[in-house]
Formats: sequence, structure tokens, C-alpha cells
Amino acid sequence: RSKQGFTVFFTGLSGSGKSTIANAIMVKLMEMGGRPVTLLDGDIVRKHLSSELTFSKEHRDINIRRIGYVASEITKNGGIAICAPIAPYTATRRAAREMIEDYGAFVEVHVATSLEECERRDRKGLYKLAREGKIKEFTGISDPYEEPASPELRVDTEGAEVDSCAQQVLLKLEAMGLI
Ligand code: GGZ
Repeated sequence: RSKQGFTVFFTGLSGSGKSTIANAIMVKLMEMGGRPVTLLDGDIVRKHLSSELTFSKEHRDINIRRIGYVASEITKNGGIAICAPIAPYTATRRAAREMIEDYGAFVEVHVATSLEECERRDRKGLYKLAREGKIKEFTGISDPYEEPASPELRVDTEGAEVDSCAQQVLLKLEAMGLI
């Protein structure tokens, strides 16, 4: 078993299924034991680490850099960091990657659920509010999402169940020699 730390960095639209898949792999990785697992979910980070930040480009970038820094410290110390923010900007995701790759692997997973499907599900009613203009700068509606061109893995929650997506992530980690 490799002792190297690593980061699994999910990116995708609001409601794409990032948190659900992240939670599923967290449970599996914890069961395997060996290394501590830390989940840095978008809304939890927003609450505890980034509560003063808005959703402007500048503030989203600060948010992702904070997540990247915490994940890099976890990775440096041999742990597993699972991050699940929207992270809409390619350059900022790259900055996070660079911070982490100094210490261990960075596994970018694009949760590629389409905007149409996220909006159709609208689990929290946020897309409706965004369409009505009640939430400004909403990713996919009135703010950009730059699709990752070459993530380590892309998962599709429209053609597959959460468990199957989580399994694909674990297989990728295995193939990379991380677990
Ligand atoms: C996008 C927003 C917005 C706007 C509130 N745009 O589905 P959720 O609710 O629970 O997850 C979304 C979360 C996104 O925060 P992140 O920290 O992941 O974003 S970023 O990486 O861009 O910093 C959504 C909610 O916050 N939310 N307003 N305008 N998502």
C-alpha cells in the first residue's frame, strides 16, 4: 500500500451530484483505513472557512485557493483530501492542482451532469430562483462554468447511478496506484 497522500478534486455544476459521490467515496476510503480522510465539501467550506465570500469571480477564486491550500496540507501529511466545490474556472483549478502536486497526486473528477439535467432536478430550488433573477451570478445560468478539458476522470450521473460513479472513482485511484 502506498503511503503517499493525495487529493480527489470534484468539479461540476450545482446539483450535479458532486457531494453525493464525494460522500460515497469518503465512506469507502475510510473503511479501507490506513490514511485519514477529510471531506472539503463546497457548502461546508463556505460555512466554516469562506463565510465572508460572495460568488463573484474574485471570491470564487479565493475560495478555491483556500480549499487547494488545505488539501495541499492534508496531502503533504499523507492524508486523503476529497474536495467538492463547483470550481468553475480552469485557471483556478490549475492553481489548486499545482499547490497539491508538490506533495502528492491531484485527481480531478469532472461530474459532467448537464445543465439541463441539473435544472430539471433542481433539488434545492436554486435554478428556479436564478432564472427569476433572485440569485445573481448563478453558475450555468448567469455565470460561467468552464468545462475541464482533460480531467483524470469524467463521470456521468445521467447514465449511471451514484454507486457506479463512486466505483469508477475508486477504480481510477487503484489504476493510479493510490489505493
Ligand atoms: C453557484 C451558488 C450560488 C451561485 C449559492 N452560484 O448546490 P449547492 O448550492 O449546495 O452548491 C452551490 C454552492 C456553490 O459553492 P461553491 O463554494 O462550491 O462555489 S465555487 O466553487 O464557485 O466557489 C449552491 C450555492 O453554493 N450557491 N449561490 N451564485 N452556486
